[in-house]
Amino acid sequence: MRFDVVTLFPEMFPGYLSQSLLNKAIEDRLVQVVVHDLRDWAQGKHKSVDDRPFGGGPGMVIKVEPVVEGIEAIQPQGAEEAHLVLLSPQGERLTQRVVERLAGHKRLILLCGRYEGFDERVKDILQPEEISVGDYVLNGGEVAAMVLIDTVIRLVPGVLGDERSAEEDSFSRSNRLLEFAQYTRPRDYRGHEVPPVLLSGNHEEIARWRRQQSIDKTAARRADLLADESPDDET
Ligand code: JAH
Repeated sequence: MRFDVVTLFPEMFPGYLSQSLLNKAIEDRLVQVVVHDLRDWAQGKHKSVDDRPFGGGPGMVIKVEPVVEGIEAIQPQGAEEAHLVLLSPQGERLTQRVVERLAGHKRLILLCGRYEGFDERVKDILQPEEISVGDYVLNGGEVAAMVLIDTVIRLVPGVLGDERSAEEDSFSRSNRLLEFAQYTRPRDYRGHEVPPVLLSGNHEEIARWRRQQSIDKTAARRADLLADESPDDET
């Protein structure tokens, strides 16, 4: 799967891309991330990508020409036609279902805004799918683009390795429950003991206990997930 990221802050990405899981996926050529500097398509002596809003008001707006011309230049750089995503607080909320749908594309272009947003004609002309990672305002779309990449690559076959499948994750297609509590050594830390069932060696009983833990935790914290009509957990 290929991601093309279009941003005014390309230097935000190398640190993120070097984390182990993603870096390995890139080395294994399962995932490709190409970061593009929007300023490469800026015009004029001053290479400006933003300008004051018509009608007045605070802040700056990203100009239409560099965005449209940048996307037009990037689109033919890949073997596959890309689905265009604009990260914006006005977009559809990114849920695991949306992640599953986006993971169905072979290539995504992620357009990251800054300032007061894009000239509206960017949306009229390019008709991107607008996605929001949550109901809060970020300083720009870059962190949201990283969230999107992070969630989507977990669904790319081979990225997680054999020992763990994304199907088992909370919010996945086959498990809409929260994770059960996990413990490791020591068995007793300052009087806080590991539940004895986990030390029993009875795997059927352990599975039952964990399942009940997940249900109880979900009911207490996220009853909205239980109300969700969807294929139920089979574990
Ligand atoms: C903020 C441009 N919830 C996601 C999200 C995405 C983008 C932005 N904020 C929140 C944003 C300022 C400028 C984009």
